[in-house]
This record gives sequence, structure tokens and C-alpha cells, in this order.
Amino acid sequence: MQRWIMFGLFLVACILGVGVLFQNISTRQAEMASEKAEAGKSLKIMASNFQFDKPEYTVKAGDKLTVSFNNKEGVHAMEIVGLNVKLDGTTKSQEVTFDKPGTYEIHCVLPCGTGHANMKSTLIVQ
Ligand SMILES: [Cu+2]
Repeated sequence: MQRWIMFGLFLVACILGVGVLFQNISTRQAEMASEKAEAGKSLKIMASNFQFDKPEYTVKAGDKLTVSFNNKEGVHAMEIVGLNVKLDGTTKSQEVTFDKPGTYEIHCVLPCGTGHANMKSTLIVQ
């Protein structure tokens, strides 16, 4: 009798486990779908010690995007030279219309440590 109870409990635990697993998967899928939908409207820049997540970012001339900035590691701030875009841990996003094609330098504007001077990336407006 006790065995059946244990088996029953085990079965319930398994079902709950599988349920949670599938719920996580569907939540993740929904997140990914919304990230994809947003991808066209935003430019995400992530900073760590001592680099940006991409050596080069590309946008299309005429695009109006939300530029967002996040510190994944360390404390940094960024500027896109010539476009009047400055973001940091407090001001994390800014609407920008990229109307002039060209190559712009992105760099860290907060002395953040030994690699600070090399914290550079490029934005290409095509
Ligand atoms: Cu820095």
C-alpha cells in the first residue's frame, strides 16, 4: 500500500516537473519572438570589461531606432561620436534617427579600468 502511495507521489512529481519544463520553454519562445520583433526597431549595445559586444554595428540610413545600452560587466558609458548619442547605467536608451550615412566611432566615456582606452567599436550607417 505504502509503495503505491510513493509511486503515486513520484508520478505527480514527474508530471509537475514536465509541466514546469514545458512552461519554461514556451515562455522562452515568447521572449525570443518578441526579441525578434524588436530587433528591427532597436540597436542594442552591451558593454563588458573592456569591450562592446560587437566590433561593428550596422544600421540603415533613415532608420529611427531605440539605441539601448547595458553594462554586462563592469561600469561603462558610451558615446557615438558625431551623433550626439550618450548612454550610461542611468540613461540606458535613446531614440535616434540615423540620417547621415557614414562610419562613426563608439567608445567608452567613463574611465573604467586598464582596458578603457581600447574600448572602441564602430557604427556603420549605410
Ligand atoms: Cu571605459
